Amino acid sequence: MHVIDSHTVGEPTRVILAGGPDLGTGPLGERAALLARQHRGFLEGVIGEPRGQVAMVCALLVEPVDPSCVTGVIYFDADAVLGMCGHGTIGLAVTLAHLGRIGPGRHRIETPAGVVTVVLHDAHTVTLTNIESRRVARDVSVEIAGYGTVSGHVAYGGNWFYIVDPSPEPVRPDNLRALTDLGVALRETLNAQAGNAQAGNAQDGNGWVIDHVILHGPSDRPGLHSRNFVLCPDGAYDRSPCGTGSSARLACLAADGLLAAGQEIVQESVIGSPYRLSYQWGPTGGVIPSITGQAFIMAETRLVFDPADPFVNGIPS
Ligand code: PYC
Repeated sequence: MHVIDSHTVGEPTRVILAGGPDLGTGPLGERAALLARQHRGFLEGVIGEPRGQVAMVCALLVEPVDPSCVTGVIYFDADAVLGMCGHGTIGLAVTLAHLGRIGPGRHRIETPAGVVTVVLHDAHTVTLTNIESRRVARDVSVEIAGYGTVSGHVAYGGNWFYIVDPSPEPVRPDNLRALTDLGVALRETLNAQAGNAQAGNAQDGNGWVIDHVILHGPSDRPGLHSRNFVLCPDGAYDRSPCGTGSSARLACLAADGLLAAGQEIVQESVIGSPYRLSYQWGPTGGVIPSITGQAFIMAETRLVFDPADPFVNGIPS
């Protein structure tokens, strides 16, 4: 299996160029659901230990339905198949450029959440224009032991986010354990709370089950908007400011009148890595986010799956 590994401002992406399971030619949402349902061994073998690494997201290249797209892609982390992935799309664009498949300029990419566009500025710098993103619930409160009432917004940016600002835990790189525990408690409580976990297919933007939690705190660098901590489905934290999470955040800032269309802000991740963010209003009342970040190729390799290997499908978690 031919893969290329990159990182986008610190967050790793593994692009699978060939050798994935046959998922047919249906809509990407259906192919993503099939991958999640029937190919657990493949997912765990590629991304889990000992082949994968913590926080990695894989990008499985597939034929697009829309012929104007340079490729279709289905993203997954160690726990879930994702509707979209912002850092993964920036990493994918840089990977396609490294392979000579795209040059500078604008390109369309099909994902289960919809078609997104990338503008490749140079070998490392990409602006992603994401699908229309929106806030779906304001000031949703949950009781968390040790914290009392925590309030946040539910928003969609290609994945489902619960966004807390300000975070009751300091958003600092020396506080990752407490931030992770709080994020997990918030996600579990919200999804268990009667009436909050809505039935429906989360990937089409209808109905929600929280898969990511974002905690915001102040940045100590001048000119930056804020620092975020993003908990991903697999329990790892995003080393980047999270592209789909930044999209959901932009939707909340826009809905509250806290950021004007076209105005640019810089969002940093908990490790201090930046994205430049802005939005335009979308056709159905949400926002069309723009996310600019940088990715770097780290490895180009072939994964070997030896049937005699007791951990051929990864180490069970
Ligand atoms: O950048 O959208 C993102 C993302 C999702 C999970 C990890 N990164």
